[in-house]
Amino acid sequence: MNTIQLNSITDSRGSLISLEANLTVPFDIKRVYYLFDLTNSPRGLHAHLELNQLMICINGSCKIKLDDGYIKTEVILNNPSNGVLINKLVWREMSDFSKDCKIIVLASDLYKESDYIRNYNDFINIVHSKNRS
Ligand code: T46
Repeated sequence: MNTIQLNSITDSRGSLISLEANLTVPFDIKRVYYLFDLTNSPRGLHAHLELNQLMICINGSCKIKLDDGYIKTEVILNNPSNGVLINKLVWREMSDFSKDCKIIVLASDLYKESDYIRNYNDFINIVHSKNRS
């Protein structure tokens, strides 16, 4: 699991975390989106061909399962100081959202539906064929 500990600047007024492209976040940030009012339905269930992302649960908690085609990992995200890097060609599934869960995602590219792999067998075939070549 590619987790990143984010540096929290805390004083008597509270805490601040700064995310900078190519420093804290290991890519150019081209898009930011956030997820909130989440229900019991799992999200994700896809991989990306090229997109790299950093996900942070800034409030509440959720579970994320990651699968690179060989190794499956899962983690509970419940701390705004922890980020999870989700690189390209990693299958992801988010679930178990608390009612107050809010997730922010920083992405290395604009939204492109053509970058999504939404079928798990296709994902496995792509990953395994890349490693054969
Ligand atoms: C990911 C996980 C962590 C847009 O129009 N623009 C956007 O930037 C995004 C992210 C989504 N959309 C549209 C596409 C769908 O019609 O919003 C709708 C919901 O998207 P999706 O079903 O892909 O949402 P999740 O939560 O399953 O997946 C999202 C990201 O799409 C994905 O890249 O890695 O969060």
